[in-house]
Amino acid sequence: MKEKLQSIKTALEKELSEISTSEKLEELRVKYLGKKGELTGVLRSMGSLSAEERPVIGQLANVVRADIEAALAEKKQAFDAKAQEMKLEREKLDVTVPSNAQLRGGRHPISLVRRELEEIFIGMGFDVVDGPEIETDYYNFEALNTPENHPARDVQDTFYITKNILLRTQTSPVQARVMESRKPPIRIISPGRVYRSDAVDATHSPMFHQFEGLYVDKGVTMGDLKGTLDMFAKKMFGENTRTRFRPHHFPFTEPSAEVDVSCFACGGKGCRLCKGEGWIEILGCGMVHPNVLTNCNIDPDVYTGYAFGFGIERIVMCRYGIDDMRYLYENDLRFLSQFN
Ligand code: 2NL
Repeated sequence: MKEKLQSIKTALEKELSEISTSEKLEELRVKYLGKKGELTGVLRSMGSLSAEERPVIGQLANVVRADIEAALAEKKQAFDAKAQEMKLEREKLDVTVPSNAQLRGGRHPISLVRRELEEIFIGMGFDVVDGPEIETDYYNFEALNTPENHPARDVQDTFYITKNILLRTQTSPVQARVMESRKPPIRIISPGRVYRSDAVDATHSPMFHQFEGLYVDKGVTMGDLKGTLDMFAKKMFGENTRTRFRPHHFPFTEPSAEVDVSCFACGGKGCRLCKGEGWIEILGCGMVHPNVLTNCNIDPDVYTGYAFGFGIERIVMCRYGIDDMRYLYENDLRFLSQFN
Protein backbone atom coordinates (compact mmCIF):
# COMPACT_ATOMS: atom_id res chain seq x y z
CA MET A 1 0.00 0.00 0.00
CA LYS A 2 3.03 2.19 0.60
CA GLU A 3 4.02 1.65 -3.04
CA LYS A 4 0.50 2.42 -4.15
CA LEU A 5 0.57 5.80 -2.34
CA GLN A 6 3.99 6.56 -3.78
CA SER A 7 2.87 5.73 -7.33
CA ILE A 8 -0.23 7.94 -6.97
CA LYS A 9 2.01 10.85 -6.15
CA THR A 10 4.39 10.08 -9.03
CA ALA A 11 1.48 9.69 -11.48
CA LEU A 12 0.03 13.05 -10.43
CA GLU A 13 3.36 14.79 -10.83
CA LYS A 14 3.72 13.36 -14.34
CA GLU A 15 0.19 14.35 -15.32
CA LEU A 16 0.62 17.83 -13.82
CA SER A 17 3.69 18.44 -15.96
CA GLU A 18 1.69 17.69 -19.12
CA ILE A 19 -1.35 19.94 -18.69
CA SER A 20 -1.66 23.54 -19.77
CA THR A 21 -5.18 24.68 -18.78
CA SER A 22 -6.91 25.31 -15.48
CA GLU A 23 -9.83 23.09 -16.63
CA LYS A 24 -7.42 20.14 -16.87
CA LEU A 25 -6.04 21.11 -13.47
CA GLU A 26 -9.51 20.86 -11.96
CA GLU A 27 -9.97 17.44 -13.59
CA LEU A 28 -6.75 16.27 -11.94
CA ARG A 29 -7.86 17.58 -8.54
CA VAL A 30 -11.08 15.56 -8.81
CA LYS A 31 -9.23 12.51 -10.12
CA TYR A 32 -6.73 12.46 -7.22
CA LEU A 33 -8.45 14.10 -4.27
CA GLY A 34 -12.17 13.78 -5.12
CA LYS A 35 -14.66 11.50 -3.31
CA LYS A 36 -14.14 8.81 -5.93
CA GLY A 37 -10.52 9.74 -6.35
CA GLU A 38 -7.37 7.64 -6.22
CA LEU A 39 -6.29 8.70 -2.74
CA THR A 40 -9.77 8.27 -1.26
CA GLY A 41 -9.81 4.75 -2.73
CA VAL A 42 -6.61 3.91 -0.83
CA LEU A 43 -7.87 5.41 2.44
CA ARG A 44 -11.11 3.39 2.14
CA SER A 45 -9.21 0.15 1.88
CA MET A 46 -7.22 0.91 5.06
CA GLY A 47 -9.78 -1.14 7.04
CA SER A 48 -8.01 -4.27 5.87
CA LEU A 49 -4.71 -3.22 7.45
CA SER A 50 -3.36 -4.46 10.74
CA ALA A 51 -3.40 -2.24 13.82
CA GLU A 52 0.38 -1.71 13.50
CA GLU A 53 0.32 -0.82 9.84
CA ARG A 54 -2.68 1.49 9.98
CA PRO A 55 -1.07 4.59 11.70
CA VAL A 56 2.04 4.29 9.53
CA ILE A 57 0.08 4.14 6.29
CA GLY A 58 -2.36 6.74 7.61
CA GLN A 59 0.47 9.15 8.26
CA LEU A 60 2.03 8.48 4.89
CA ALA A 61 -1.37 9.01 3.24
CA ASN A 62 -1.62 12.42 4.94
CA VAL A 63 1.84 13.39 3.75
CA VAL A 64 0.99 12.28 0.20
CA ARG A 65 -2.31 14.23 0.33
CA ALA A 66 -0.47 17.35 1.54
CA ASP A 67 2.11 16.93 -1.23
CA ILE A 68 -0.61 16.53 -3.85
CA GLU A 69 -2.48 19.58 -2.55
CA ALA A 70 0.72 21.61 -2.58
CA ALA A 71 1.56 20.49 -6.13
CA LEU A 72 -1.94 21.36 -7.33
CA ALA A 73 -1.83 24.75 -5.55
CA GLU A 74 1.54 25.54 -7.06
CA LYS A 75 0.28 24.68 -10.54
CA LYS A 76 -2.85 26.76 -9.96
CA GLN A 77 -0.77 29.73 -8.94
CA ALA A 78 1.37 29.35 -12.05
CA PHE A 79 -1.76 29.23 -14.25
CA ASP A 80 -3.30 32.29 -12.51
CA ALA A 81 -0.08 34.25 -12.94
CA LYS A 82 0.06 33.27 -16.61
CA ALA A 83 -3.61 34.26 -17.11
CA GLN A 84 -3.06 37.61 -15.42
CA GLU A 85 0.00 38.26 -17.55
CA MET A 86 -1.96 37.53 -20.72
CA LYS A 87 -4.82 39.75 -19.58
CA LEU A 88 -2.42 42.64 -18.95
CA GLU A 89 -0.80 42.06 -22.33
CA ARG A 90 -4.22 42.09 -24.02
CA GLU A 91 -5.30 45.28 -22.26
CA LYS A 92 -2.01 47.06 -22.74
CA LEU A 93 -2.49 50.79 -23.32
CA ASP A 94 0.29 52.92 -24.78
CA VAL A 95 -0.19 56.23 -23.02
CA THR A 96 2.56 57.77 -25.15
CA VAL A 97 0.58 57.45 -28.43
CA PRO A 98 -0.27 61.00 -29.61
CA SER A 99 -3.96 61.84 -29.14
CA ASN A 100 -6.38 62.65 -31.95
CA ALA A 101 -5.88 66.41 -31.81
CA GLN A 102 -9.05 68.37 -31.16
CA LEU A 103 -8.92 71.00 -33.89
CA ARG A 104 -10.12 74.31 -32.54
CA GLY A 105 -11.92 76.71 -34.86
CA GLY A 106 -11.18 80.42 -34.98
CA ARG A 107 -12.43 83.61 -36.54
CA HIS A 108 -11.59 84.51 -40.11
CA PRO A 109 -9.27 87.53 -40.40
CA ILE A 110 -12.03 89.46 -42.21
CA SER A 111 -14.36 88.84 -39.23
CA LEU A 112 -11.62 89.79 -36.76
CA VAL A 113 -11.05 93.14 -38.50
CA ARG A 114 -14.78 93.78 -39.05
CA ARG A 115 -15.43 93.32 -35.33
CA GLU A 116 -12.54 95.61 -34.45
CA LEU A 117 -13.91 98.28 -36.83
CA GLU A 118 -17.39 97.89 -35.37
CA GLU A 119 -16.05 98.32 -31.83
CA ILE A 120 -14.28 101.56 -32.79
CA PHE A 121 -17.40 103.11 -34.33
CA ILE A 122 -19.80 101.77 -31.70
CA GLY A 123 -17.51 103.58 -29.23
CA MET A 124 -18.17 106.82 -31.14
CA GLY A 125 -21.96 106.39 -31.01
CA PHE A 126 -22.69 104.58 -34.28
CA ASP A 127 -25.31 101.81 -34.65
CA VAL A 128 -24.54 98.71 -36.75
CA VAL A 129 -27.17 98.14 -39.45
CA ASP A 130 -27.79 95.33 -41.89
CA GLY A 131 -29.74 95.02 -45.14
CA PRO A 132 -30.43 92.85 -48.19
CA GLU A 133 -27.59 91.72 -50.47
CA ILE A 134 -30.09 91.39 -53.32
CA GLU A 135 -31.19 94.95 -53.96
CA THR A 136 -33.31 96.98 -56.30
CA ASP A 137 -31.72 99.20 -58.88
CA TYR A 138 -33.43 102.08 -57.08
CA TYR A 139 -31.71 101.74 -53.68
CA ASN A 140 -28.36 100.65 -55.10
CA PHE A 141 -28.06 103.44 -57.71
CA GLU A 142 -31.04 105.75 -58.25
CA ALA A 143 -31.51 106.94 -54.65
CA LEU A 144 -27.74 107.48 -54.43
CA ASN A 145 -27.66 110.02 -57.24
CA THR A 146 -26.22 107.53 -59.71
CA PRO A 147 -28.40 108.07 -62.79
CA GLU A 148 -29.36 105.73 -65.61
CA ASN A 149 -26.32 106.34 -67.80
CA HIS A 150 -23.66 106.47 -65.08
CA PRO A 151 -20.70 104.13 -65.80
CA ALA A 152 -21.13 102.45 -62.38
CA ARG A 153 -24.35 100.92 -63.71
CA ASP A 154 -22.60 99.11 -66.54
CA VAL A 155 -23.77 95.49 -66.86
CA GLN A 156 -20.10 94.63 -67.22
CA ASP A 157 -19.48 95.74 -63.65
CA THR A 158 -22.69 94.66 -61.91
CA PHE A 159 -24.45 91.31 -61.39
CA TYR A 160 -28.02 91.90 -62.58
CA ILE A 161 -30.74 89.37 -61.71
CA THR A 162 -33.42 91.21 -63.69
CA LYS A 163 -33.32 94.67 -65.21
CA ASN A 164 -34.24 96.16 -61.82
CA ILE A 165 -32.87 93.63 -59.32
CA LEU A 166 -29.16 93.11 -58.72
CA LEU A 167 -26.51 92.04 -56.20
CA ARG A 168 -25.64 95.23 -54.30
CA THR A 169 -22.37 96.82 -55.41
CA GLN A 170 -21.99 98.78 -52.15
CA THR A 171 -23.64 98.85 -48.71
CA SER A 172 -24.98 102.39 -49.24
CA PRO A 173 -28.49 101.08 -50.10
CA VAL A 174 -28.74 99.91 -46.47
CA GLN A 175 -28.10 103.49 -45.38
CA ALA A 176 -30.53 104.93 -47.93
CA ARG A 177 -33.22 102.64 -46.46
CA VAL A 178 -32.39 103.82 -42.93
CA MET A 179 -32.50 107.51 -43.94
CA GLU A 180 -35.90 106.88 -45.54
CA SER A 181 -37.35 105.28 -42.41
CA ARG A 182 -35.72 107.17 -39.51
CA LYS A 183 -35.50 110.80 -38.52
CA PRO A 184 -32.07 112.41 -37.96
CA PRO A 185 -29.86 112.28 -36.00
CA ILE A 186 -28.73 109.17 -37.86
CA ARG A 187 -25.34 107.70 -36.98
CA ILE A 188 -24.84 104.27 -38.53
CA ILE A 189 -22.27 101.86 -39.94
CA SER A 190 -23.16 99.14 -42.44
CA PRO A 191 -20.61 96.35 -42.82
CA GLY A 192 -21.41 93.59 -45.29
CA ARG A 193 -20.81 91.70 -48.51
CA VAL A 194 -20.94 93.47 -51.85
CA TYR A 195 -20.63 92.14 -55.40
CA ARG A 196 -18.96 93.41 -58.54
CA SER A 197 -18.35 91.65 -61.82
CA ASP A 198 -14.57 91.66 -61.48
CA ALA A 199 -12.12 88.94 -62.53
CA VAL A 200 -10.21 87.38 -59.63
CA ASP A 201 -6.62 88.51 -59.15
CA ALA A 202 -4.33 89.53 -56.28
CA THR A 203 -6.39 92.67 -55.52
CA HIS A 204 -9.87 91.90 -56.97
CA SER A 205 -12.70 89.55 -56.12
CA PRO A 206 -16.31 89.44 -57.38
CA MET A 207 -17.41 89.42 -53.73
CA PHE A 208 -15.77 91.49 -51.02
CA HIS A 209 -16.71 93.21 -47.78
CA GLN A 210 -17.48 96.86 -47.50
CA PHE A 211 -17.75 99.02 -44.44
CA GLU A 212 -19.63 102.28 -44.75
CA GLY A 213 -20.55 104.97 -42.25
CA LEU A 214 -23.13 107.75 -42.29
CA TYR A 215 -23.88 110.65 -39.96
CA VAL A 216 -26.82 112.96 -40.68
CA ASP A 217 -27.94 115.75 -38.36
CA LYS A 218 -28.32 119.52 -38.17
CA GLY A 219 -24.96 121.22 -38.63
CA VAL A 220 -22.76 118.23 -39.52
CA THR A 221 -19.65 119.51 -41.30
CA MET A 222 -16.55 118.32 -43.13
CA GLY A 223 -14.73 119.12 -39.87
CA ASP A 224 -16.78 116.42 -38.10
CA LEU A 225 -15.88 114.01 -40.90
CA LYS A 226 -12.17 114.79 -40.61
CA GLY A 227 -12.16 114.55 -36.82
CA THR A 228 -14.03 111.23 -36.82
CA LEU A 229 -11.83 109.61 -39.48
CA ASP A 230 -8.69 110.94 -37.79
CA MET A 231 -9.80 109.34 -34.52
CA PHE A 232 -10.65 106.13 -36.36
CA ALA A 233 -7.21 106.02 -38.06
CA LYS A 234 -5.43 106.47 -34.71
CA LYS A 235 -7.46 103.70 -33.04
CA MET A 236 -7.07 101.33 -35.97
CA PHE A 237 -3.46 101.92 -37.02
CA GLY A 238 -1.83 103.43 -33.94
CA GLU A 239 -1.71 106.64 -31.91
CA ASN A 240 0.89 108.31 -34.18
CA THR A 241 -1.09 107.81 -37.40
CA ARG A 242 -1.80 110.96 -39.46
CA THR A 243 -4.45 111.33 -42.17
CA ARG A 244 -4.41 113.12 -45.52
CA PHE A 245 -7.53 114.15 -47.48
CA ARG A 246 -7.27 114.41 -51.28
CA PRO A 247 -10.11 115.79 -53.46
CA HIS A 248 -12.01 113.11 -55.36
CA HIS A 249 -15.37 112.43 -56.96
CA PHE A 250 -18.28 110.18 -55.98
CA PRO A 251 -21.80 110.64 -57.33
CA PHE A 252 -23.36 110.40 -53.85
CA THR A 253 -21.14 112.92 -52.02
CA GLU A 254 -20.18 116.54 -52.64
CA PRO A 255 -17.52 117.51 -51.89
CA SER A 256 -15.76 114.13 -51.96
CA ALA A 257 -12.33 113.04 -50.82
CA GLU A 258 -10.04 110.06 -50.65
CA VAL A 259 -8.22 109.54 -47.37
CA ASP A 260 -4.69 108.22 -46.89
CA VAL A 261 -3.13 107.24 -43.56
CA SER A 262 0.56 107.65 -42.81
CA CYS A 263 2.22 104.26 -43.28
CA PHE A 264 2.07 102.37 -39.98
CA ALA A 265 5.00 100.17 -41.04
CA CYS A 266 7.56 102.96 -41.61
CA GLY A 267 5.83 105.95 -39.97
CA GLY A 268 5.80 107.84 -43.28
CA LYS A 269 9.44 107.54 -44.36
CA GLY A 270 8.59 105.19 -47.24
CA CYS A 271 8.94 101.40 -47.30
CA ARG A 272 7.86 98.25 -49.14
CA LEU A 273 4.31 98.29 -47.67
CA CYS A 274 3.55 101.89 -48.81
CA LYS A 275 5.66 101.44 -51.97
CA GLY A 276 7.91 104.30 -50.93
CA GLU A 277 5.01 106.75 -50.66
CA GLY A 278 4.81 107.10 -46.87
CA TRP A 279 1.00 107.08 -47.27
CA ILE A 280 -1.55 104.30 -47.74
CA GLU A 281 -4.95 104.98 -49.35
CA ILE A 282 -7.67 103.47 -47.20
CA LEU A 283 -11.08 105.04 -47.86
CA GLY A 284 -13.42 107.33 -49.76
CA CYS A 285 -15.71 109.88 -48.15
CA GLY A 286 -17.57 113.15 -48.51
CA MET A 287 -20.59 115.25 -47.54
CA VAL A 288 -23.82 113.48 -48.49
CA HIS A 289 -25.06 114.93 -51.79
CA PRO A 290 -28.23 117.09 -51.35
CA ASN A 291 -29.98 114.99 -54.02
CA VAL A 292 -29.39 111.85 -51.91
CA LEU A 293 -30.90 113.50 -48.81
CA THR A 294 -33.89 114.69 -50.86
CA ASN A 295 -34.41 111.19 -52.35
CA CYS A 296 -34.57 109.83 -48.79
CA ASN A 297 -37.09 112.45 -47.56
CA ILE A 298 -34.53 114.48 -45.60
CA ASP A 299 -34.57 118.25 -46.18
CA PRO A 300 -31.03 119.29 -47.31
CA ASP A 301 -31.76 122.87 -46.22
CA VAL A 302 -32.17 121.66 -42.61
CA TYR A 303 -29.82 118.71 -42.41
CA THR A 304 -26.34 117.87 -43.62
CA GLY A 305 -24.38 114.65 -43.34
CA TYR A 306 -21.12 112.93 -44.07
CA ALA A 307 -20.49 109.43 -45.38
CA PHE A 308 -17.46 107.23 -45.90
CA GLY A 309 -16.73 103.77 -47.21
CA PHE A 310 -13.89 101.30 -47.60
CA GLY A 311 -13.17 97.66 -48.36
CA ILE A 312 -12.51 95.53 -45.28
CA GLU A 313 -10.19 93.22 -47.26
CA ARG A 314 -7.88 96.13 -47.97
CA ILE A 315 -7.54 96.88 -44.26
CA VAL A 316 -7.00 93.18 -43.48
CA MET A 317 -4.24 92.96 -46.10
CA CYS A 318 -2.52 96.12 -44.79
CA ARG A 319 -2.87 95.06 -41.17
CA TYR A 320 -1.41 91.57 -41.62
CA GLY A 321 0.91 92.22 -44.58
CA ILE A 322 -1.01 89.90 -46.95
CA ASP A 323 0.00 90.52 -50.58
CA ASP A 324 -2.66 88.42 -52.34
CA MET A 325 -6.40 88.74 -51.66
CA ARG A 326 -7.07 85.16 -52.81
CA TYR A 327 -5.65 83.77 -49.55
CA LEU A 328 -8.68 85.30 -47.81
CA TYR A 329 -11.13 83.13 -49.79
CA GLU A 330 -9.31 79.82 -50.22
CA ASN A 331 -9.95 78.60 -46.64
CA ASP A 332 -6.56 76.93 -46.45
CA LEU A 333 -6.07 76.11 -42.76
CA ARG A 334 -2.32 76.72 -43.05
CA PHE A 335 -3.25 80.34 -43.77
CA LEU A 336 -6.27 80.72 -41.46
CA SER A 337 -4.67 79.14 -38.39
CA GLN A 338 -2.17 82.02 -38.22
CA PHE A 339 -4.81 84.46 -36.98
CA ASN A 340 -5.97 82.75 -33.77
C1 2NL B 1 -15.24 103.61 -51.38
C2 2NL B 1 -15.97 104.84 -51.11
C3 2NL B 1 -17.95 105.73 -50.18
C4 2NL B 1 -20.05 106.55 -49.41
C5 2NL B 1 -19.21 105.51 -49.71
C6 2NL B 1 -22.43 107.03 -48.98
C7 2NL B 1 -23.60 106.48 -48.55
C8 2NL B 1 -24.74 107.26 -48.57
C9 2NL B 1 -24.70 108.55 -48.97
C10 2NL B 1 -23.48 109.03 -49.39
CL1 2NL B 1 -26.21 106.60 -48.07
N1 2NL B 1 -22.38 108.28 -49.38
N2 2NL B 1 -21.31 106.25 -48.97
C11 2NL B 1 -19.61 107.84 -49.57
C12 2NL B 1 -18.32 108.06 -50.03
C13 2NL B 1 -17.47 107.02 -50.35
O1 2NL B 1 -17.16 104.63 -50.45
O2 2NL B 1 -14.13 103.66 -51.82
N3 2NL B 1 -15.84 102.47 -51.14
C14 2NL B 1 -15.23 101.21 -51.35
